[in-house]
Amino acid sequence: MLIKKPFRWSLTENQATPESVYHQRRDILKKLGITLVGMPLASQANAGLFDAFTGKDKKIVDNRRALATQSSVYSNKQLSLTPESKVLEYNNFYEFGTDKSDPAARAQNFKTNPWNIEIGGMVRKPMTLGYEDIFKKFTLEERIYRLRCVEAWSMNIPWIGFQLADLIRMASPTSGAKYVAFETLYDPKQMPGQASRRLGGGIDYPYVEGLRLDEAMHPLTLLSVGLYGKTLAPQNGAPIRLVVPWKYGFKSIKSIVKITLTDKQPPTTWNILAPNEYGFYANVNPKVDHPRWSQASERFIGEGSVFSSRRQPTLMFNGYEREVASLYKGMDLTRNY
Ligand SMILES: Nc1nc2c(c(=O)[nH]1)N[C@H]1C(S)=C(S)[C@@H](COP(=O)(O)O)O[C@H]1N2
Ligand SMILES: [Mo]
Repeated sequence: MLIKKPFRWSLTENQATPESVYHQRRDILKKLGITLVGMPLASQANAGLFDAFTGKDKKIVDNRRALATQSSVYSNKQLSLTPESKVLEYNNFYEFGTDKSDPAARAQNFKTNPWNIEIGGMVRKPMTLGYEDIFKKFTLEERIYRLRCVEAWSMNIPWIGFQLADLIRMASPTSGAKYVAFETLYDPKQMPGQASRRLGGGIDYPYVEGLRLDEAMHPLTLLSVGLYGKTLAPQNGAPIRLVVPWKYGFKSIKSIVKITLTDKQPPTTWNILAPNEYGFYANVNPKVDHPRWSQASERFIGEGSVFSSRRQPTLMFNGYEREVASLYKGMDLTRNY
């Protein structure tokens, strides 16, 4: 899988954009000479600064740190962003409950440092990454991507992260490796949805996901450690989560503790739960409906009330068709949903 030429994106949108606010904020910091490396944003002084300039951010407990990033040719810079407050408050993270507001409410004290990720299976160099390694071993980029949930809503989010391919290459897969399996932390003491089947939506935890190796190596596939200029909040999958922008959101597994290279297609949580509704591939496809609803359009979550948000057409591979269609050449996408 090679993409050598710089990216050209197929679509621009002209919705009212909170993006200007985001860039404005960064300019303000720069003018004040505030460096963006390792600066904790939890301090009252900084929180107040943002409030004064945007009048939008609420004062909540916020342990996120600012992260320095490089710009990326894989970032879709013309997309108008979903406001940060909605990215932080409208979530799916069933380990903390099934309502959209549950993760933000219940994950505030989720412990993400110390943290270890094990990389193993069919690799020559198995390893364990600690919390600091996650942030220090890789060059972090900002990537503005579309996120399309299988429930037919969408957001545009400025992620921070590095290519999963960088990590996989470090571990040096053996020639037999064909798939990559991922696992979320299992800790029912911290995750009420794992302690109660009712709260956790009937899922058998830990949450597991998987990709074909070529999908995992694709340059768009990101391991994300932050968004909107800062480290991830717990509800978004801190300290590290997957982001696969051309697939339905449930593939983008949160709070990862284990990555395993394997020669067999790994089991995946939503496929186990309802195999006729959620497949292994889960590529965004407006022409293949979910058995219970249409996937032809989506509710874009922008400014204003979540319920007043406008519908927009869903794009093949979520707008990344040019970049990823070749991965599925000759496959029946209706059968391999
Ligand atoms: N471990 C875990 N990962 C998960 C989920 C989950 O419930 N548990 N939900 C998925 C779904 S359905 C979506 S749409 C995205 C939402 O990510 P966000 O809340 O950061 O926007 O996370 C995905 N990753
Ligand atoms: Mo989702």
